[in-house]
Amino acid sequence: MLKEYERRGVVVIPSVFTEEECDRIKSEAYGVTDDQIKAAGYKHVPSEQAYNKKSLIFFPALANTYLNDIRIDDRMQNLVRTFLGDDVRQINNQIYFREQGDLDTFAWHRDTIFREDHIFTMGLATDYLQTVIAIDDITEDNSPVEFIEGSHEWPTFQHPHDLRIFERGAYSGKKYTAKKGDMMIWSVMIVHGSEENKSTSSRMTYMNGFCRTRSASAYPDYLVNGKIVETVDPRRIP
Ligand SMILES: O=C(O)CCC(=O)C(=O)O
Repeated sequence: MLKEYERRGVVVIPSVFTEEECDRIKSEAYGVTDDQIKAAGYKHVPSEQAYNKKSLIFFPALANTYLNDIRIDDRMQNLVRTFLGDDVRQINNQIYFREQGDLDTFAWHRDTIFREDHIFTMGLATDYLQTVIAIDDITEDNSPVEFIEGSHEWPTFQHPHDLRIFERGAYSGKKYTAKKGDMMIWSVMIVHGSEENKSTSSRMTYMNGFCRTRSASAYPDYLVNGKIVETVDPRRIP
């Protein structure tokens, strides 16, 4: 698993969570409200809209016990320890709804564009990890994320002018599919994008991103000396 991740910059881990857990994650994601996330101390706008519907929520685990339980579940913890060691911060916690007919797209990008320069040491690509739980089956047709395997090793990549306009241009990626309950892990350096979901099925993902504490000067602790920190401290989210 580690070898494949190092070579390609992305890996799918089958059957980490059950279908029942995914169904519950989905219903909690639809249930948690912006007001609850704000009341739990989140200082920013808690969600984004696309096409008049909520398309993305930020740090729902602040306000929802079940989503927090999944975030700190042993399966998640063990994975994070395997990749990043014993001292780790949580740098994102979000749910993409990606419903059928959600015409949002993502341009080719590296996740480094989301990481604030004054907080993160960008030289250490090995210190970051994006994890995603597939809450629905992700197929070739419901706007899977397309990855350019090996692009995490490219010395540079030009940021897109507009993150929300996907044009393949000179590049071609591989559509990564997954079954409900699988996890996908990708490097902060890999180039990826996704097109509109024109299919008749939604493909929700629950995303948790992490960084070794030595490379992030802010954000809530996730593991300290190998021990889980059970709640997200909203004051540590810059
Ligand atoms: O889920 C998607 O379609 C895109 C997600 C993505 O590219 C990201 O969050 O960096």
